[in-house]
Amino acid sequence: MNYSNASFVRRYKGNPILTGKDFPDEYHILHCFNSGVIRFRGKYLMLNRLEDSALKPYFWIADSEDGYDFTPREKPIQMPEEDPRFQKYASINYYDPRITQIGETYYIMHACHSEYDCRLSLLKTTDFEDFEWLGFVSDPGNRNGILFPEKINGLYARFDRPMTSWDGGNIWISFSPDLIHWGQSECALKNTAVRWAWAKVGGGCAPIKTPEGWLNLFHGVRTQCKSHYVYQSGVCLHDLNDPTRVIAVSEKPILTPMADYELHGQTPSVCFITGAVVEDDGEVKVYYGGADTVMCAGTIQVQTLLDLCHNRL
Ligand code: BMA
Repeated sequence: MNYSNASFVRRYKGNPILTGKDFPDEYHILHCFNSGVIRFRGKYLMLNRLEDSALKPYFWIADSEDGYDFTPREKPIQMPEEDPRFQKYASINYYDPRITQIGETYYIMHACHSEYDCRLSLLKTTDFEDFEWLGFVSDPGNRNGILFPEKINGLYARFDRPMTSWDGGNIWISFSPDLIHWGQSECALKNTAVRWAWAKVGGGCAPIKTPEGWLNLFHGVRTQCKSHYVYQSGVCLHDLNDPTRVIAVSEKPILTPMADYELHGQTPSVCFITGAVVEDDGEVKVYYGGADTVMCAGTIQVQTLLDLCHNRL
């Protein structure tokens, strides 16, 4: 079934494209979702968020020639689990890896959870074989950290999402001279600016540079029936030189949970974009977690995203 009337992202007909069953049996993987995706050496590389039946996390790479048919590698990547600081602040979970290429280096910013709440951590690699852990890069109470692919006015930049008890969650932008120390933070997109996301908004994947500005494929959340959260995806456009300034926001979401694999799973009604690859012809392959359980793909044009931001569609 095609749900294109309600979602501008066209779902790949072979969804879901990767699930827990695709990983070796002895790991007992239940969930494969919210994975970062990037083009690497002419192919597509997906860094998957996995959870086994005891909810132990793994980051595990899968490779693809065509962007849809992904083959997992033999083993998960080695995380800094021997490091006492990592043990302390990632004792419950590490999750939602977002990949950004800056020059020849690939950075993976992800969330860690512990009894001290959630904070951001940063890995780097040049070959996706060996990874260097750069440490924690936020205080507690922050997630959805996603690096911009280049410096802006001489500083690295990222989306992040401090969690405040006052207003749920908004998208902020922070700056850094060295990728480790972050500040000059500004709120860029408030949940109140998105009519279908009154609970919170947060970044999705690395921003996409266009001549008109940075496209930001974000997630927006609303509460339904008090305790049920619905996660949709939207798009907004940030100024190229001052991304703390949002130029335009799409009134409509680009992806809304409607397919079975988005409505049913460990968290019902979730489409959570965590990767996007822009092709030479202007098509964007979008990757998202369905119901916190499976990985899915879809496509949308860069021009459609721009038209949506300006509410021309
Ligand atoms: C967010 C994060 C995501 C998850 C989403 C929906 O707060 O935990 O990893 O996909 O909730 O449950």
